[in-house]
Amino acid sequence: MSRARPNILITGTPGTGKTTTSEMVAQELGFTHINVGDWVREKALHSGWNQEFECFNLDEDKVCDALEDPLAEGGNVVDYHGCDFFPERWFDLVIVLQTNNTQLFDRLQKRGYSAKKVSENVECEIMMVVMEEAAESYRSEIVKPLPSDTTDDLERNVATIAGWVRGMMGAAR
Ligand code: DAT
Repeated sequence: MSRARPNILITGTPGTGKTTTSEMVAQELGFTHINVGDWVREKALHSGWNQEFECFNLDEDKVCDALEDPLAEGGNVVDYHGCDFFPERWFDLVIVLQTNNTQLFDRLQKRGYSAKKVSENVECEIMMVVMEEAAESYRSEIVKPLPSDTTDDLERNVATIAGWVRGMMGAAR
């Protein structure tokens, strides 16, 4: 590892708990949480609103340019529902959060998503789209799926991820 502190990517279908988990992991480790979706909106790293998919059209080059310096430093928890356009070298650990259909459906409905957007995302989770994307984009040794159905899962995942990261930092010394 060329960085003093690793970078972690926490990915998964919207609603699986990326932001909640990332915040807690960052807090636990003293890392920086980067919510890519927020950056896209706040820093206009997009090419306009996509009416059909009800989201911004991501400008992947702009996103990667914005992330390059902080990621070179290390010590980041990056949170995004896609993962195939980031340079592979950025991440030392890639977590894929997974949630069962009923829980995910409820969470997305509570978020106020349209019926279409809820079902598209639940389908995406059933088809394991993000898991496959991660498996195709990163070395299998660093890609770790974790269940994120309950608050017990959440707490266990934070402890597990923090343990893995501490292990990496210990091994790098
Ligand atoms: P994401 O960032 O993947 O879209 P989130 O962190 O915003 O997801 O979480 C969506 C909602 O679900 C939010 O109200 C918190 C809740 N949640 C997240 N992870 C959970 C878990 N493991 N158990 C129960 N609720 C969870």
